[in-house]
Amino acid sequence: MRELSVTESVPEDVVTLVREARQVVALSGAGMSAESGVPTFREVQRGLWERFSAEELATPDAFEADPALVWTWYRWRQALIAAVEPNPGHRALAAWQRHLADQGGWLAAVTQNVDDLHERAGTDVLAHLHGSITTHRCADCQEPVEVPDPAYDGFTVPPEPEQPPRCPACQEGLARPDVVWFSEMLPAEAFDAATAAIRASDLVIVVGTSGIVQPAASLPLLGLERGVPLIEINPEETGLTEVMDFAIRGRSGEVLPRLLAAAGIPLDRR
Ligand code: BV8
Ligand code: ZN
Repeated sequence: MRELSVTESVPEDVVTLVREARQVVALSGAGMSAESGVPTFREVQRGLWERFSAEELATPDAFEADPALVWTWYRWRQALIAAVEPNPGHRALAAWQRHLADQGGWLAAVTQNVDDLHERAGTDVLAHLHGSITTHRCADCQEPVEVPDPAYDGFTVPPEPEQPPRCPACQEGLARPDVVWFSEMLPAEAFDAATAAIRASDLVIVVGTSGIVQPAASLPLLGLERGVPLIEINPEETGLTEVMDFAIRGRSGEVLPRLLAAAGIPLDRR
């Protein structure tokens, strides 16, 4: 594995890999949205939630124990995501996806993020492995629940928690976000699509993930088994660094545009 800093010019062999790839999988994590102002999972929670880690709040038990606290956390995060914009990293992936489509290839975006910043940058996302924060369902009957946009600005932490709405279908259950909580199974369709894409890929880019949360963190290993080149983009070492061919130490909003430019891939034609 070769570790490269963002200040260095992108080495020729990495540029060649990016230029010549035709079936690319980009696996993204919270770091992809950090430069947009979306806190990563490593960051401490604030206000109502300062006593909890994200891993503690993102569980069925936490929702069972205090539905209003967990519900408000998700509504506040949803408002924050709505208030921020995709960053140059998101837009670079969208440009790369368009470029490869024109070349008869493809870029499959597979994300652990529950935000919609990839889509808002113009990327067609193959799989939201951990669901989406913008849609909701009943915690009991699983029926979809329409919920109005949150009344928060996304920056001010709500002073007190709000109760989740009751499900209009079964009149019993409470609405919950369509995300995958810890100890819950991933959506099979999304996970299967991700594994199929990696099996068919000729390059895997792993962007902004600590490589801790399973089974998402095992996906790049499928590429390793098949000898697919693996490139990590992250300012820090991760749980996946040791299996990477290249680790570019830098922020995805800076590294991705530079990588594409070095490979002669047009960034923004819109
Ligand atoms: C399951 C949705 C079956 C909700 C999320 C095997 C071994 C050990 C444990 C397990 C195992 N198998 C299962 C488990 C349990 C668990 C797990 O993995 N626990 C971890 C903590 C050890 N997995 C599960 O529960 C999964 N379900 O396996 O079901 C089962 C059931 C019962 C028992 C066994 C099996 C479900 C996991 C999904 C949980 N839901 N999100 C929500 O968002 O609220 S996970 C959530 O956290 C995110 O979606 C994301 O996936 C994860 C955070 O990880 P990252 O995205 O990597 O982000 P992180 O903050 O950690 O790091 C940020 C990175 O970005 C850093 O590296 C940083 O350096 C970098 N960075 C920062 N700035 C930038 C940057 N990079 C680039 N540019 C920058 N500017
Ligand atoms: Zn219901």
